Amino acid sequence: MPRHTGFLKAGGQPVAPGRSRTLVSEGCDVLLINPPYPRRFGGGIVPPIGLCYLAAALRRIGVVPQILDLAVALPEYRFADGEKTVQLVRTYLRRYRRNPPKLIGVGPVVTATLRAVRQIVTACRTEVASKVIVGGPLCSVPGISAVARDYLGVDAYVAGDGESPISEVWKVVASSTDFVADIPGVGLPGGKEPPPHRELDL
Ligand code: B12
Repeated sequence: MPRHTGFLKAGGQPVAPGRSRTLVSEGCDVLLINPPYPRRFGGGIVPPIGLCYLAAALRRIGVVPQILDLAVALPEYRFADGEKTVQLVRTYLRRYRRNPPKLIGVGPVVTATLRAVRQIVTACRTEVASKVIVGGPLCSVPGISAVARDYLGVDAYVAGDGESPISEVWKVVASSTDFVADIPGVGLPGGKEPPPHRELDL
């Protein structure tokens, strides 16, 4: 098993060190970004299972996903490392300039990743015109709609399980420039907060 470099192929298989440039030049439809977080004492870094689930769901409908794992890229992350986070995302996205992903998903949003998620979203906005959505446990908490609008500045958020919602969001993004979302589990910034989506077939 190659060492986990921070770049995961869809399904979670790590990309061997030195091969990430090759993978990046291939581009992707949907880029999923795992935010860095300050590890608890004795805590570890493991592949982002939730994002791997999303990648698998997207692959099922013929979409090419890619995961950028910033928790691995910044294993000793502290809240003061915001600038490093921003630079990593901007450097990564610059390689996509000619063929940017249509959709970027950032998360999981938990209290400990909220600030990094904001920095990542800002970095994405600077480099590409892709739609940016977030998801994860904190997106089911009341008040997230205002946070999504006033703090994160995203196009939408997903409350609850993300597999079907992100697949439906992809279909909208791929087929039109309007970002309407009458999709279960998907909330628009400043709009009504949806009940968390639950996948029935897991
Ligand atoms: C296993 C686990 C871990 C593992 C593995 C996490 C991983 N990399 O996958 C480890 C030990 C590494 C870990 C670390 C941390 N964890 Co943790 N973890 C869990 C636990 C027990 C299960 C998470 C899980 O694997 N769920 C299964 C997967 C499939 O679901 P999921 O990750 O939630 O993803 C789904 C949806 O949330 C959504 N989704 C997630 N991300 C995104 C992104 C987008 C764009 C979209 C559209 C959807 C989406 O779609 C996914 C598929 O349905 C939860 C508690 C729980 N029951 O949820 C706590 C929990 C999420 N962790 C928590 C915390 C605090 C942390 C740490 C900050 C701790 C630390 N300081 O080290 C870090 C943060 C890491 C991170 N980036 O999330 C808290 C968050 C609480 C909060 N206040 O927000 C929880 C809720 C536990 C708790 N009650 O305290 N964690």
